[in-house]
Amino acid sequence: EKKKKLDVPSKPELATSLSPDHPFYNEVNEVVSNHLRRLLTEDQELKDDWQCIVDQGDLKVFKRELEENGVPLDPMKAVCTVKGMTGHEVCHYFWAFDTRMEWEATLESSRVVEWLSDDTFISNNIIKRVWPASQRDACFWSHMRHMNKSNDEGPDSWIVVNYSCEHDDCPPTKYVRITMNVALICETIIEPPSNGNITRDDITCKITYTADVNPGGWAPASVLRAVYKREYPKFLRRFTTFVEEKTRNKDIMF
Ligand code: 6CM
Repeated sequence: EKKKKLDVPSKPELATSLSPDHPFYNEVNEVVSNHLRRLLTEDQELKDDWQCIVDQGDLKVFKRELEENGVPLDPMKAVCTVKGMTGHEVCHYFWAFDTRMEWEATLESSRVVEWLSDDTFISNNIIKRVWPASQRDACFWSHMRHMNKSNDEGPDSWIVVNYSCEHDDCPPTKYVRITMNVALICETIIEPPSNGNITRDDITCKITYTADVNPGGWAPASVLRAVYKREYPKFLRRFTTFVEEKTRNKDIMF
């Protein structure tokens, strides 16, 4: 039987500061809901057709091999458990634009194209060239939200979604445009201390990261798969170490 881990909020539209009149409002809510629905079937998926390509204990990376007209579209999924930080903190730093270049090793540059609301913005990322393929870039909205719970028992959860979009100020003219649907979902587990005073030692964060990336044109499958196998675990280690350093001596952001 499927394990129910999270409550999918019945009214996700109340969880964003994006105005209901905004052209991206429906898309953002729909994409977030789909990720949450997908997460609920996670255990089943891992059993069936996901292949584990990296297993470092606290960090595992899975993929499903998928090709369309010779272009590899392998969906990726990673699960990672880290101590000493909350899901809110991890999601905050994954979403925050001003510190992105401090942990992102695959980017040459990144710029904000437009702020849509205080939880959603569009950015243009230029990705470092991978030989022998052409250089790529991406244009996507980044949205962060807290997941409402209908009861107090489940873990506190946050989500960030990076989802490709088009924008007049970001035409796909200079590079091959990659498209993506990426989500980072975090659950905070607190081991209640006997004295009632929660410190970072009592906190564990369970991260589930999923990435569906379309390289947007010809890319040699063997090179791309080698890049993914190397870069996804590297990204998670580097990023979580970055969050650990950023939060170490700060008050806990629950
Ligand atoms: O999720 C990650 N970063 C986010 C913020 O930048 C964002 C970006 C996702 C892009 C993921 C695609 C990277 C693909 C790199 C190689 C493509 C070149 C094709 C050449 C073929 C030979 O969501 C962390 C991303 C970690 C990437 C490994």
